[in-house]
Amino acid sequence: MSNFKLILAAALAAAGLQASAQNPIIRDQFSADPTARVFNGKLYLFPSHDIPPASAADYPRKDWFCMEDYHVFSSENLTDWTDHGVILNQKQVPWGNPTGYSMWAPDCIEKDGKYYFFFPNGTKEGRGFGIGIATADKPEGPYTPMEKNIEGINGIDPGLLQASDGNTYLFWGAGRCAKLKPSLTEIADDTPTETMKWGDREFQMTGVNCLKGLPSRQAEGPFPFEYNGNYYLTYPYVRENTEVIGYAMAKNPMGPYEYKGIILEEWPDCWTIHQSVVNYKGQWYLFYHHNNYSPNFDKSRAVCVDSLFFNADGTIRPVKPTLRGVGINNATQKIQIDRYSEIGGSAKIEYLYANDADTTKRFEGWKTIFGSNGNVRYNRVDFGAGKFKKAYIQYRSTTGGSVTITDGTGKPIADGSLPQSAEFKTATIALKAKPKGVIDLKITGKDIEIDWIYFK
Ligand code: FUB
Repeated sequence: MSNFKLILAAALAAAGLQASAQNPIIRDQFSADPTARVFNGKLYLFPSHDIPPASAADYPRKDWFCMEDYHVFSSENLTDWTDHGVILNQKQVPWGNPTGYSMWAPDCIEKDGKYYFFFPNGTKEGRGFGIGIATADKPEGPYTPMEKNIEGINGIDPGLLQASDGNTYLFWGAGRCAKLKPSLTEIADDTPTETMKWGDREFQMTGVNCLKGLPSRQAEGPFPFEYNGNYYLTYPYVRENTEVIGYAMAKNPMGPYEYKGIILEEWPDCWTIHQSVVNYKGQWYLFYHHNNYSPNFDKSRAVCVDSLFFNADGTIRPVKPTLRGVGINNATQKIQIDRYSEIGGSAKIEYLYANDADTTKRFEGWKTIFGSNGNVRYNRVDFGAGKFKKAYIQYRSTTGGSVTITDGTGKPIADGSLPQSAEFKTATIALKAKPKGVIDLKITGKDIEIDWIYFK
């Protein structure tokens, strides 16, 4: 390796480069509430960060969200993700509770070359949530938190709209909205307040309720955006038992908004869902989270992304959540076929390690169990100029089994018998053909379990 390559490799390792063309896209930590933003031609992801409560010695609520800091991630191809590390910890926030573990859903926008990271946090006085701002000269930080949280705002989940009318609007909580002053650090002087009632208690709420009269039971996580002369307000709310992502449209940033339908259906086993919508290189995407790595505890979540499409009238088509995700998989990188595009026959997916109590093992992921005659299709694998000679298959088989790999049209690429092995091991099979460019793969198996495949 040349010196340059060595330095580059070291720099990438330090920044935390992970390849993940599939869902979930963050694979070494729990992540939730993803806000995706495009800055300087790159996609930046500002999620929140779930840590298992057991790892926070001073946190008494073992069944609740436990969130002490934020990371920022970036990608240029939605396959290779760089973790730029922690950008803000609860102990750095002058107005926040240093042991509140309530660094919930954030957002980040750019104005005049400066990055404004908006985040909710429990206040020092312990009276609910405030929303604060940390600023930086670059999207990846370092970020400096401001001394005080935004005056007049109590609540969670800031979502920012930089509207074509030249103003920036802050949405938060259950769909409330206020215009910000040009400094972005204060709400406009003419922001209305509303008198609300909680039982016998009356209190004042700042801003306009943009979801008034719309389906919005237990709504949170408002994420606004503008497209083609329409304003969109996307938000999770409880339709039956857990959250769905719904959306409403308006001709003005602060409404009135008209409810248009559901973008993403609920998960039965994860109460929250939380979203952002972004256009990157001409394609629209929905970022969201699910408890992929933690089926038994839905406060340990993982960020996913899928493509989103509009109808001609500006309404949004429901998004089909996939395991496959949106990235192109380089044939030289492990293809985790359990993140399939399609599955058939007797094939099924299970955790690689069934031990859910051991959180370090969860990130090992999943395996495909083929049974007597199963198959999976895995779309978009890049074979480049087509110089590949061998397939490497990480498998296990208690009896010995077989595998056949074809392209998406059924053209043979490789096949072979795999000897009995009680432990996972890597088998090598010579290719019968040399696929080129980006193609789909179909893998058919008999009496084997496969963790991953790659080509050399
Ligand atoms: O992540 C903590 C909270 O759960 C968020 O702030 C909500 O939107 C929900 O996802």
